[in-house]
Amino acid sequence: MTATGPSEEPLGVLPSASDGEVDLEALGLKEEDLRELYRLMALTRRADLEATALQRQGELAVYPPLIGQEAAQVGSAFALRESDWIFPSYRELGAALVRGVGLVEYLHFYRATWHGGTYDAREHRFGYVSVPVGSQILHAVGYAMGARLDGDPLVALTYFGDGATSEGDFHEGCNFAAVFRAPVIFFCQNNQWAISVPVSAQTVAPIWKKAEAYGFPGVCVDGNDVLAVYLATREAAARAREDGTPTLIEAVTYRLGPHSTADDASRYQPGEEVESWKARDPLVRYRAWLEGTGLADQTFLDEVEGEAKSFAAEMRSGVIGSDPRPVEEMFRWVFEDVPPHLARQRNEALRFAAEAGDPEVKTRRA
Ligand SMILES: Cc1ncc(C[n+]2csc(CCOP(=O)(O)OP(=O)(O)O)c2C)c(N)n1
Ligand SMILES: [Mg+2]
Repeated sequence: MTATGPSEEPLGVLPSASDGEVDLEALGLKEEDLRELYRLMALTRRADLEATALQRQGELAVYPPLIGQEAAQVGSAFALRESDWIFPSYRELGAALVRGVGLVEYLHFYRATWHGGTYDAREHRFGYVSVPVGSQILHAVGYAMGARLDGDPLVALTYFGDGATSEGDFHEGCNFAAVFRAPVIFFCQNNQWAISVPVSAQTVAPIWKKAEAYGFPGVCVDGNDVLAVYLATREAAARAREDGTPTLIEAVTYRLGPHSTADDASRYQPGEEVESWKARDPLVRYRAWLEGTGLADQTFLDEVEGEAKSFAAEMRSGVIGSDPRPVEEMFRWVFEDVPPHLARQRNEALRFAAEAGDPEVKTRRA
């Protein structure tokens, strides 16, 4: 089986901005914003490649690359206000970067230092890495319902994949958001694959059309076009803020890397399919557009390249130099009075760490 190629239908009905179909005035972005979008995408690309390399070198336990999905993540995260919340899955390093989450703290999840990551979710209004497929959708809906009850005009955007649309969590989340008018943006990155399962085996109806059954707008957007993604998300955020109308956005994109570093995608992704999507690389495409419109020159592109290099190098040394957390912490924070069976486990773990020759009694990777 293969994934469906780029949709035959006119993409959501929303035009592709960098192909010249969008009125830049309607977009309302200043020239520096247009360049900033490129900068964020370039930093994301570089950091993502570096994280993949860090896993290959044994510094991370696993990592799910987002290469190919930079426009979908950066364009959508950039369209939100600082006070809005993001509830990510496990593949949203790009959105984390836009939010100013420290990537070393983000990658601690993948280094197995701390579940979810060590960043402060409230400071960045960026939820913790959530691996159970679709679970973060419910977190977003619940948070948005609470905010609405508090009279707080925020919007909650949740990222999930095409595979997650087969989870009950997705359907329950959509229905709750509609009934309770929770200001949520359901942002589906349809990257054509759920590990080795193609989207054609996931759903017969287009994903964005499912919104109709719940009674709110659904749009499909070219997920490799950062401007189109930005516009679709900004409009969805305005609807949500106005009266709690949720929106389902299907961003059509492609996972150019493996599902995770534990996966060999060449066993199931057809080579021609990958090549056809590489030709639509979101970063290359946006760079060409910026150059074509005269908004970016070689000096700017070189500067970004240099910044991306040092940004990734800093991330690398931060990850490699970071200490593990004390073993004892695994047993804190849940119970005020640690129950006997956990106390037994804690003592065993501490003894094990001490016997392993760890003077500070910290976790060590093998
Ligand atoms: C509830 C649950 N079932 C199964 C898994 C194993 N799993 C991890 S990712 C994944 C595929 C998800 O695909 P998709 O939603 O398209 O997101 P993508 O990985 O493509 O970003 C599966 C089945 C899981 N983590 N959680
Ligand atoms: Mg997918």
